[in-house]
Amino acid sequence: MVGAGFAGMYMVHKLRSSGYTVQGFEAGDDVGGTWYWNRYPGARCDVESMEYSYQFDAELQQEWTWSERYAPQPEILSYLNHVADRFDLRQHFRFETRVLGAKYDESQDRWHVGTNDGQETTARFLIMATGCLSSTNTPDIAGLDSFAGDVLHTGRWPHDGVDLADKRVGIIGTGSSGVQTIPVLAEQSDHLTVFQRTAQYTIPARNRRLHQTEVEDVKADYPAFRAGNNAMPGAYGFPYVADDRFSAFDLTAEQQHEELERRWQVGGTTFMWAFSDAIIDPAANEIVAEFVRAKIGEVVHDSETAALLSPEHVIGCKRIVVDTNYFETFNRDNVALVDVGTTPITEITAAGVRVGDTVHDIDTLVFATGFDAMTGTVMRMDLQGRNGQRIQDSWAAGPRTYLGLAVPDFPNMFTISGPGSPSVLTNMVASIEQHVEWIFDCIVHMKDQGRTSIEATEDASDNWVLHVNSVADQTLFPSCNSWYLGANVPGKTRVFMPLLGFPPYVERCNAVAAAGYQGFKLSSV
Ligand code: NA7
Repeated sequence: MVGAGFAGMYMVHKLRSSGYTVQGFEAGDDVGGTWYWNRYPGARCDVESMEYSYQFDAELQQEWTWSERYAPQPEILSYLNHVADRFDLRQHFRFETRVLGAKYDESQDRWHVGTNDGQETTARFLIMATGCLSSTNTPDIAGLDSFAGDVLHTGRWPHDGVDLADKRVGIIGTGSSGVQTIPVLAEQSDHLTVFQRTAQYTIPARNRRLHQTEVEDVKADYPAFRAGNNAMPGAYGFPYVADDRFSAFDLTAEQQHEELERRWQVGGTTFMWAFSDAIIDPAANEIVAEFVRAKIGEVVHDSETAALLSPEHVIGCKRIVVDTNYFETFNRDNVALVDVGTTPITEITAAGVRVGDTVHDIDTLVFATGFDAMTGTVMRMDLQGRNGQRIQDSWAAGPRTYLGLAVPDFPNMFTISGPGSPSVLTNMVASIEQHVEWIFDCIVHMKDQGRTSIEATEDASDNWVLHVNSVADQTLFPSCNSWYLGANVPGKTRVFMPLLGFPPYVERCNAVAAAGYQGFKLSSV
């Protein structure tokens, strides 16, 4: 079992509670996964805290109390530490231990797992709980090694924090991490230069402290709240559901504006649900996009800066971002915006970042340049399946999975929230729990049936990849350079990786299991 984030912790708990032997490996020195690494100032979840937590244990969800609408990173990490203590999970992990690779032995139906401490561990099953956003992406910019100051990445922020007072800070990247940290860095530093390649649509989070009564209301019937969320396309946002959603074109211009304004005031990613066709019909999408551009124009004083901050692409095709004071930050005297979309960064010098003929002097350079998402961590391992098949060859044309859970030629290996599953398009915790429980049931089934190997068939996997893409092709999601498509990493094959729609996916997984693991080959040595 690789990884001690939300997925690995629950998987270990589930297996251990039923008496299975599990060895977990974790590169970090404690639990937390994403929330262990991403400690940059301003890091916060964009799914509401009452939703973004485990639902497998009724007492656990009753005893923990979230303080804010959107939980900040330190609070989520405290929660995961609480869970680790409560279920005594740390004893099942080897921390500061990185899995370098694993090889499948067909004669025994076992994996041989190699770790960076030189040890080898054998196991019947290999479970990848490696997260979707765990391998950081740092662009290969000429001269980076020559930079005289500190270089940081939001996804590997120092645990002791960084003192930026009196520092001229430069930040590259305006995705979710950049948008969250820019307002805080602007406050903490002497001067902040933001290098923006693509402007970002971001929606106010309207974060606030949770009222005791709203927490109590949810806790009074948490199962109903969970069921409501699990029936949503992304397994979140139940309180903001509107089953009266209309096509933009069933509304007058005034009604469209009212609905957008109402959702803008609510804040958060559910803004995109204003119209049923917002992410399907380019004309409906443009109405939403234009509304946000107008908001940017209202907030940002300098018209040139406002224009640069106004995105042109389809809204929502890159993951929508939620913010606190993002656009307002560009009204500050100590913040400068540099467009590196039209004139790219040419090099990094000892003194700073060169864009065209200008070197922007900085003391600390922050990369908020994201991740080699969804496949990066697995692809960086030396994984060899049946007949020595390497994962890098298997996934050369894009990740090939069945249900996002299993890979042909890699028997007895499971990927929790793997590519081809809803994962990043959902509340990750809900998706993770569903995967963990499916994998657990599968392992129990194999034991009961005396089977020692399970493998996704080639046909089932090929059809699954076609299915994932055909669902995405009915929407505007594939229309821009997002990490959903791998477009943020130079040279990465472009293919839409997550599956849209949680409830039909869950139904499909359940049907596959009920039909005796349809699409899988089960065998015994
Ligand atoms: P993202 O969303 O991948 O954002 C990365 C940002 O870095 C984005 O603005 C990129 O611009 C920019 N980038 C990447 N490479 C470069 C280079 N070479 N030059 C300039 N700018 C660059 O990562 P995040 O960490 O913000 O968020 C990831 C997810 O975590 C997020 O969606 C949430 O789910 C949580 P681009 O848009 O590619 O032009």
